[in-house]
Amino acid sequence: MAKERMTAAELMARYLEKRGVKHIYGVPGAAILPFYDAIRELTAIESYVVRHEQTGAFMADGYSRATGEVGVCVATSGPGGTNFLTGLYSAWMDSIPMIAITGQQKNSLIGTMQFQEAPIVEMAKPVTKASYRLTDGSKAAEFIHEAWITATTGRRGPVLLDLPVDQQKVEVEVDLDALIASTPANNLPSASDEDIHKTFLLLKEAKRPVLISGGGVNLANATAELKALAEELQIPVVTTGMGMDTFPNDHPLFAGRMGTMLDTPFGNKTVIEADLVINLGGRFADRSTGNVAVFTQNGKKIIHVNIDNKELGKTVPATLGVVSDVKSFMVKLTEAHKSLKAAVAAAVETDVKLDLTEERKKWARKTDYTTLPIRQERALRELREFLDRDAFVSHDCGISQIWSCQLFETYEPRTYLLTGGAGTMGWGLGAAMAAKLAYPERQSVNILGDGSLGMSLQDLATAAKHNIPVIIFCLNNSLLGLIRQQQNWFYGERRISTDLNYINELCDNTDRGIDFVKTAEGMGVRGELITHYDDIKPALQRAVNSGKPYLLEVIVDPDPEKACEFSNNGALNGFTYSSQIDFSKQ
Ligand SMILES: Cc1ncc(C[n+]2csc(CCOP(=O)(O)OP(=O)(O)O)c2C)c(N)n1
Ligand SMILES: [Mg+2]
Repeated sequence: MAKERMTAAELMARYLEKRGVKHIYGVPGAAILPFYDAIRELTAIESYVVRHEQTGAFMADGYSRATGEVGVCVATSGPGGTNFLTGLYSAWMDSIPMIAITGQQKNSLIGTMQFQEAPIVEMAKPVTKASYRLTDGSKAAEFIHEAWITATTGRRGPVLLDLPVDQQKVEVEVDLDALIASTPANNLPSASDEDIHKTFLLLKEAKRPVLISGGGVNLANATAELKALAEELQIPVVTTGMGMDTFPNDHPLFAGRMGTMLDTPFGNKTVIEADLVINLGGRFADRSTGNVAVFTQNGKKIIHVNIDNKELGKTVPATLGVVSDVKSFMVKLTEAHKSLKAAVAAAVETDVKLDLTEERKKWARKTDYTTLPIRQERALRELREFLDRDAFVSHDCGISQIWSCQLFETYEPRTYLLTGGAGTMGWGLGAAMAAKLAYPERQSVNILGDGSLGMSLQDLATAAKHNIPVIIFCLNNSLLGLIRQQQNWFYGERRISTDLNYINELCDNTDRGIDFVKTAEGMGVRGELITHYDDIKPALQRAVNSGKPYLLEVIVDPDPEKACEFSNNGALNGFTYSSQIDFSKQ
């Protein structure tokens, strides 16, 4: 193709379309109108208007997590851009590639505090992989091209592009196809033969080796390779919170999850008792390892595989640190193991396969409650039983999210959407909507508490306006439950600002505070109040049948002492040994 003449804004819109971008999520304002206009006039990209820019950023992030592609959100200058910051931070903490585009004051006025001028590039820098301003519209081609490459190569992450309104209108000549064809190969670091050999030797010495699967396994689209490696080595797999959906939770080699909150007791036990762990694409976050001295006790050997060398040795010293794309590491190790055919010490006879299914069941937490108000554990169980294996579930932060991480089984990659690093309340609705837009044929549910729904409530209108048939599964205890629990446990029951209930005749007079059903209906989203276990599945069925967004407000037991249990000493050995753990008896 020959060079064509277009404005910088047109160039960016067309570049994104050529890269496969199908949607933008955001709120327009004067300073970004040239770009919006180009999207409308020149592309087939669909624009979703949200009710708060933060939700737009969460949608871009959720789209990326669900698909592995780049999500794009757009806001105007000033408050539009600053409303993106929590979204950028949430994506950055979990290495999610997305592009956030903001309008900006004219170049000549920058630095003079004119209307809606905000130093968004500087503000976003610490929470993005890169943050750029288009100071010269004639360089728009290099600008967008570099941004795309930055977001999508190496350890990926969000990139912010700030576009002064006058620079968006600058005319340039460009051959877009040639520009895209000039993309350099994404050469990821890969484990050396020596790394693989050393890994092999450590495995051979180990009596109780374990694979830890982190979020990087999803980011590298390497879940099939993980399965192949585990099956070849015949050793257990434990996931981190971010790795929840990297290994089928009903696989014979699945041992559970590790962590001080997002854990299963069997997962923690397996890791604590291991003499060798291989961390695949995780970063040893504090919520995963807990007290590092306990985690590394008894001379545990640690192999840490990460694409980013800055992660190695950052929090947990590694016996062997390997800078590698996790997928190529796993492929190489699987091949080496196959060809060497030497038995790993801990592996059972080659024809006997390890099966942890019964052991996993023995350690399962209790979920078959019948008492009312509804227990969160049973509510989540009903939900899991109802949903398809490949359904998306997105989360906010709170007891409901922690229970979900402890109890919810996942089977398919990129289905369990979680802000692992940031723990952002208000995040899940946007993520669930974006996943549903990406895969309309699959179910998409936002599991969240009432406090969290209060932080995304306005965007029920986005689901209604654009008819995005997500299910909002709100576990309402009329509390900021997780924080309330901490006040009870660690602050001598001195509670402050954690009860959200109030009695009001306009809110159903039930002392539950917001009447979410009524509120949702005010925005065009059908809602149902659920107070009995038997109502959960039929209501979910009605939600699916409706083909529309649907809210289930499930009134759950507000007693935080009966709510989620987590490691009581901040370490992985703080779990309770018992066969059917019933924390309500504590
Ligand atoms: C944006 C944001 N603000 C504050 C917090 C701190 N925080 C974590 S959990 C929580 C309470 C969540 O309440 P709710 O959504 O009702 O969930 P519950 O714990 O009651 O299940 C709070 C305030 C947070 N994670 N994110
Ligand atoms: Mg709550």
